[in-house]
Amino acid sequence: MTSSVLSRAAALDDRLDRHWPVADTLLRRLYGGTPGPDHWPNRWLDRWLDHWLGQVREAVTRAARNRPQALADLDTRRQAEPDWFQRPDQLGYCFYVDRFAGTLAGVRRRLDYLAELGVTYLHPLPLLAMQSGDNDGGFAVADYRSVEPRLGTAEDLRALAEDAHQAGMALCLDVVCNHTARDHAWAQAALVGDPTYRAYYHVLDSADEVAAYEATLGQVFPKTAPGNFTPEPSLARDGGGAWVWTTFYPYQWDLNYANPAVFLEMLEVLLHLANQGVDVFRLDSTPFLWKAPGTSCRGLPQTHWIVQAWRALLAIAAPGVLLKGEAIVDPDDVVSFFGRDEATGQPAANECHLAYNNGMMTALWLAQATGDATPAHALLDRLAGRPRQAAWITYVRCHDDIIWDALAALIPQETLHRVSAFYAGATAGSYALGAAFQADGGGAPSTNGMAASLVGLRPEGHPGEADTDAALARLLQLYQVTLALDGLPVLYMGDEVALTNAPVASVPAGEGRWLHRPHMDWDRAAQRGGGTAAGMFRAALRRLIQVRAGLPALHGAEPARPLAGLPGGVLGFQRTGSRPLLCLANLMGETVTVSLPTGFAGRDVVAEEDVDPAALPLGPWQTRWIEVRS
Ligand code: OTU
Repeated sequence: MTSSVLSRAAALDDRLDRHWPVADTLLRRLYGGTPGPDHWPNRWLDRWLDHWLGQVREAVTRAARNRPQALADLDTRRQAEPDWFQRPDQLGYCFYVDRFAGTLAGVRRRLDYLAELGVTYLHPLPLLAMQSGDNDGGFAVADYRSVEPRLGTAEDLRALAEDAHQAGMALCLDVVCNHTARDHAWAQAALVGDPTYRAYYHVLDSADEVAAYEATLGQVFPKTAPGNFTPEPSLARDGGGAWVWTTFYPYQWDLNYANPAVFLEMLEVLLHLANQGVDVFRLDSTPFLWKAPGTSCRGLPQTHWIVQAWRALLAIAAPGVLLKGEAIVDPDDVVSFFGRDEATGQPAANECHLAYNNGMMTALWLAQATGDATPAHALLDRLAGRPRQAAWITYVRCHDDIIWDALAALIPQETLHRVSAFYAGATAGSYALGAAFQADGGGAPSTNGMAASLVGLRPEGHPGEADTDAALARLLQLYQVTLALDGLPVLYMGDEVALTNAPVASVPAGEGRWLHRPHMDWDRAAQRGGGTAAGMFRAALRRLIQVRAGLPALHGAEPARPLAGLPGGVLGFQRTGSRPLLCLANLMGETVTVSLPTGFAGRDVVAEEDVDPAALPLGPWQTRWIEVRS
């Protein structure tokens, strides 16, 4: 044995010592003593649990030993710099593979374009083998171990990871862990009567049981996929009925995590993909993993234990890999996905390393529509409890709708409805070109549309037209504020060139989210300089990204703190550090002058000019990053 093999083995032992007890405790709590489905002999449960935990430990140890050396080296570097994803030079980019570059091989050829923009984190949306026909943009996975043939092969995925790593980029992949496609082999086995695989899903035998659950459940797609259960007569036993749990579309079957076999299967998926070179797992629909009667089945304690156990186990097998929670829920509930200390109940960094800051994203859009920064300021206060080692994913747009109802605990319903109508272009004076999507139970309809369209950019917009300039100023503001928040900012494909909505005729009936899933416009991306809206916007954004990378105050550990005493139409917060930074954004179409307490000098680090904090003008939708100098 060489010394490097020996030291790898010693490091693995060390990680087992540290993280196995955590996983063991969580898994015993989850699966010890719970009566299993009828094919597990209860009297053997304790011995069975020990045996099963042995299998879990074996899976993790095997994956650690099989981890390719290049990835083990990356782990070592990341362990030495555990804040790597919080640094201000980090920038993500999220895209559908086919719409951005056709195939995975095409993506590899576009890495130069992304590197030039400053991208360090790639998030291609689902690309694993999918349900045939409708598949929710790939969020219905038919096989977690192969790539969708249209997009490439497993080898292409490994090659993309390698190229990304060479270019200093991390690779994030969706793990659709809450449900499989109906096409998945497990679901297909269940449909032909295999009891082992039937027990991988939640199958209810009676309409009464369905009704009892429905009484406390919300609905994600109330119009296009009403209810949470889908009749599947082939799953019926003993002449009864059969309804399978489908939180999302009828072809997305929710997995039954009360069955330990499901936990282990998904762990094996994570371990497999980690060893293909995936650095970050976006755990799709994280809140939904555990179900219990009489609850909303969102964010239950067991769901947190599952994610915490995955984290501990990945820390053994692939210690450089991160978990990203996808919970588009009330901001306080989102914070809980970073983790919590059992004993004290205080936030602790023991669950997801990353989570989407949907609250601030939504509050920012709301702030621009209403000209009122108050809710965004209140939200910043609430979000400051995040553990310092965890980071937000900050973003302006993503592939989903903007869900106004996620702010229902903070903002009056009437305001949410008004903002929703504003972005659908349905209120007087609205510049927005979005569309309303579905809402649950009388809530405000969520909003579809590309960022550029929501800020009012017309597809054929030419610079110089007043409305184009205003639209671009609003778009730049959304990004300038987002880039100054604490977290890892992720650009949504096309936003860098102010790409507008997909043609309405291309949007399938009932799935309005395709409005903001256009094909990348490479002609637009080739436009440089000030002659066109796309060129101007890209240059301005590129500049912000470059400036950001050099600002120590924008490291993501410490949270943004709201500034008090600003005019209502100005959003402002402070980032601390050796050289503190103020971010000030005028949400209105008229110039305002802000007066900050004097006693310090300021410099606008984007415009590169000294400013007087006592009388600071902000033009229409202007944002400034002011470095504080004593
Ligand atoms: C996610 O979103 C994906 O981002 C969607 O594209 C999928 O359709 C969906 O899961 C099913 O796989 O409801 O409107 O709190 O909000 O999981 C988006 C989390 C969604 C949910 C989220 C879901």
